Amino acid sequence: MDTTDCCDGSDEYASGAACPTGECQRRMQSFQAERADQLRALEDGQRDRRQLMERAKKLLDEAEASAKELEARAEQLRAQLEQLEARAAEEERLEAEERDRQVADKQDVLLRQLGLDQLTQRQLATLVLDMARSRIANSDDTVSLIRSAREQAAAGTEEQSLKDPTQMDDSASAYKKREDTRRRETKRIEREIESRRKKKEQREKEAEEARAKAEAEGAEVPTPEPAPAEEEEEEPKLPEEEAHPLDVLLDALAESKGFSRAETTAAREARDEVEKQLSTEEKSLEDAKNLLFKSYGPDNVFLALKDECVESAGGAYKYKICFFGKATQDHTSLGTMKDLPSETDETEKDQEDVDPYRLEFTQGTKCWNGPHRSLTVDVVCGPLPMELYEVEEPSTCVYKGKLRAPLACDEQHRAKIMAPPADVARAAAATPPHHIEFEVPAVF
Ligand code: MAN
Repeated sequence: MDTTDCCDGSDEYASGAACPTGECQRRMQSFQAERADQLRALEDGQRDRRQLMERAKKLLDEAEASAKELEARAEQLRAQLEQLEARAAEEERLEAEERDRQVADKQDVLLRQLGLDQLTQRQLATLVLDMARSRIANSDDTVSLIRSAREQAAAGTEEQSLKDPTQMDDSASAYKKREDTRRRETKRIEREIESRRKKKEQREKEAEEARAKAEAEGAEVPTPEPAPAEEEEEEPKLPEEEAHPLDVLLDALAESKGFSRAETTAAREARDEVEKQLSTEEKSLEDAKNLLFKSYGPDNVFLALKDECVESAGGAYKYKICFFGKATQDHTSLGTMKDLPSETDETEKDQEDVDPYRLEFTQGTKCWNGPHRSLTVDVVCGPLPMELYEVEEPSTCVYKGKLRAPLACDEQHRAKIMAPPADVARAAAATPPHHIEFEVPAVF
């Protein structure tokens, strides 16, 4: 039944039935009571919203100050890094120079001692091929192969020095002699150790037999003979192995290739350290800038709640939303919060259509045979504490809900409350009402 016309001055319903006495007044009272509740919630909400605005402002000011500080520090580090890079490059040049010099020195020693410096390019190339062909396994073979290369070279020339043994030939043959002695000595000592071991074993065996025998005969167990002095002596040491003289020189060459200067290492470390610091600083700066350039809704109120979460109470599932974070249904993801629409966003064609108090979470866990889960939350005005309620699933894996929070308690909301209900407004527009009420919005 349409009761609108009861208050439009005609005193009867559209059907022609008379309006009950006081109907218009009763409706007005219930409308006023409802509006008074809404206004109370609005006023409490506005008080909390003002606090959120203050907090948001403080956070933005802090972020701005910290971005400035970070920028200045990054600038300083960039200048410092430039200097350190130049120094490290110079130190590295000096290191490479010194390394090349040392390598060349060691190579010269080898070439001279092996007599390779007297061979022509062709003779050296032939030697390389011979070496590759004979799959040289040790330094002795290398020295012999070079020796035969020199002998071959000497055959076609008067050059006497090619026939002479090289310094390496001499040291290699002296080494060989020492090696022979060492091997002999090693064998002798090994034999001695073995004989000592056997004697000891024998003596222990005899003592054990004597003990067992005495025990069997019930006689007194004899005290074992003390170990002979020889057994008490320290075991003779095997002579130490000696490196082949060619290996000694090759090792020195290898070492020179790994040459490093302490100054270069220090310069490199100082540069790397500042580079690391700068990258950390730049990352923080980027974070601070991202925070500053993001949209936080009207009066930036959403910033005050960054990283805060609200959970629903009761219901088959527990829903949870985190501002600028994720939404979940128990342990299932309902997505990540999309950026809030920016007030200056030119791409938003019709800003009027954009609800500044709507949170959208998208790209949640994929629904079996359906879309990725998503949740849309409409913020309705109310004081703290916030409440997440009426979460529904209008179509599979597409969720919507409401959040009562001070965020939406702004002046537009007040204007909405103060506006007459749609049917009254329609009636008022059609015929002059016989009862007009004004409400003056509170001024803050
Ligand atoms: C889970 C929940 C439900 C959803 C189904 C779809 O049970 O996320 O909300 O409808 O998966 O399979």
